[in-house]
Amino acid sequence: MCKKKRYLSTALILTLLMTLLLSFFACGKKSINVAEEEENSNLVVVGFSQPGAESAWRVALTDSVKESFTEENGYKLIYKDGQSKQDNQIRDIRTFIQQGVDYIILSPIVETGWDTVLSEAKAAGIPVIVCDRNVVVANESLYTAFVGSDFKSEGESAIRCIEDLVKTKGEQDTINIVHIQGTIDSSAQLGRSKALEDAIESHENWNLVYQDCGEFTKAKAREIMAQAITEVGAENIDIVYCENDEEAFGAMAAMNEAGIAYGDTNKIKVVSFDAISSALEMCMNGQISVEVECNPLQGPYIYKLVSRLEENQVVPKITYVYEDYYTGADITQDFIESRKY
Ligand code: GYE
Repeated sequence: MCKKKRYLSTALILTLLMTLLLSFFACGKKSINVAEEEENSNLVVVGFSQPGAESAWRVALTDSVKESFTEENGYKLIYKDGQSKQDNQIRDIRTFIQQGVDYIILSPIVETGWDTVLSEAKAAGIPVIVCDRNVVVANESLYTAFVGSDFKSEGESAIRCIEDLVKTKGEQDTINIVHIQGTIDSSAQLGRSKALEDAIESHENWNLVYQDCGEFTKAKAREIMAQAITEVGAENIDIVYCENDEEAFGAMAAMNEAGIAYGDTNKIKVVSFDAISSALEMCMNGQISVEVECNPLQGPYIYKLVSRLEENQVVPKITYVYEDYYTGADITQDFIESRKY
């Protein structure tokens, strides 16, 4: 009896011990979860709305922003791809507002149509950093700052290079230009197109022979160039002004298919924007005659602004990123390899 009693009490002690141990581990786990949650709640939450992923350039921009706003740096980035539709971007921004993010980064597909949603962000007290392309809004206080390119000045760099390319021609020689535009009403299209349109007006012998929108994509530009060749005739084309590298690739594909020569040593010259590595390679090889750089490495610039805002400092309304332009003679293999995009 007594023995049994002792057994019983040993079993009881063992059960007690097990319960204690289990609750210790359970408590331990719980406190780890709380610590994780607390750590997450210390992260600054940033929503990033991109218009799409139409080009290698844009993928480089996405990567640059993701690399800057990491958890190690104290940020949680929520990325949304608008699938090339402004309505999707507006919906994504509204979702960010509902989620109560701390900041919104917006790369707007077109310039107009943002007033309502940006007013909603402002009412919710969420600062908006516009990047890459700009917005045109009735009240500039609807966004905190812009980081991106000066597209008109990019276009003007291209024009100076074209003047150089055709300088051996006489004033009487007509310079016939095919113009493949980017997404209509995007800042990148507006600035680059404006520079060309101004130049056509101010150069009497520059002549626009074909113009259409390539949507910043290779496929669309390829169709447009094929059509231009059919309608205008390759012999009547001197310059193919493509508003990004994807379009230049498409235009060159169409010329390859039609057996038309182009490049530094031929009559038809291709001019392009972005200067992604594969395009710089073609510029070095003489297939593309001018590459105007558009810098997608904007993450560190935006990061700096947001860090300053976190410290309640005033930030500049406009920050233009550094950009250059190149012809084949400026480019070496080492230079291409040193670049991040
Ligand atoms: O040139 C192009 C892209 O907005 C600067 O958009 C950007 C342009 C870039 O998809 O490749």
